[in-house]
Amino acid sequence: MNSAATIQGVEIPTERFGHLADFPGSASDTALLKQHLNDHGYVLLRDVLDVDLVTAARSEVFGRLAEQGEIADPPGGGVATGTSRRIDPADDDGAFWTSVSEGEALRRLTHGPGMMAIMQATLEEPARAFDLIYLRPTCVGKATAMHYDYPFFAGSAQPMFNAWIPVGDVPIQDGPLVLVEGSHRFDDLIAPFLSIDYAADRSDSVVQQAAYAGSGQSDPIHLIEDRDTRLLTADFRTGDMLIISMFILHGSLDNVSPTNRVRLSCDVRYQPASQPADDGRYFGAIPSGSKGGGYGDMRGAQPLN
Ligand SMILES: O=C(O)CCC(=O)C(=O)O
Repeated sequence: MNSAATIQGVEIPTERFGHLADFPGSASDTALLKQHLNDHGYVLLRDVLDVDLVTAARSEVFGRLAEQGEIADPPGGGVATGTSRRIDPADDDGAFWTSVSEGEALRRLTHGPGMMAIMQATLEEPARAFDLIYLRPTCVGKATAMHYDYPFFAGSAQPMFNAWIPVGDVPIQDGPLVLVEGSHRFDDLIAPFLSIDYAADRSDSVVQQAAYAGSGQSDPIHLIEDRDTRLLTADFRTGDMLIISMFILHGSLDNVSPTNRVRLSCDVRYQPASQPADDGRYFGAIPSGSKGGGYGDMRGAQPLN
């Protein structure tokens, strides 16, 4: 029996598929947030973001893509046309994708007081968002392979959390984030990437190898069967958000939308504001990103055709 959700083209067996648990308390309950993160490695918050703010960010991003011929009218529907007039990001130095990622409405969502209050409660002190954010319009047939986040963001501050924000509804068939239940306790996968001296070498190859090694990126079903666990996800709605630890194995389901809907999400990291924000990959007016080419190097920067 299969769940109808697919990962890397394979349907997930029903007994290996589950739903993320809704957070049972208030998004301002620091003690419960901390306990839930510790127990589960994630917190799924329902209906905590201003729906108008999320909708405005969605219209802004899809409006820019519609101008490039990639999204059909009305842009908020997020339906891909399969064509694009966009300049290759290598030919405009990432300028287009930088301007979309720095859009005013998007930043009001990712760096505004609503997110900051939730992340302050999560961090138990005032939060600082990374300047570099990962906006991901993901077409049918596309997905993110399984990985741990810590190697990418190991820097001067701890703890850090990743907020995965659905920018509009993201039902399961549109390929939302998926995580491996209990993988924040897979010490045999975590210990090797914790033992690396990232201050000595933060090159993309070192970081990628550490983040993806052993993560079952080529065969996630085999990994969860081997470890007798499940893949967890949710039907995300506008206003929801998911906070995940740097130590939970995650990726995405395949986008199999029958209407060719593009999945739009944004992932943003937050750290204590009192700690150094000096990693040039993620902070500053022109963050370089972990690959070195800034926004132009991101997967989200690729035209949608
Ligand atoms: O949204 C996705 O496809 C993957 C997101 C992710 O890997 C992250 O938030 O770290």
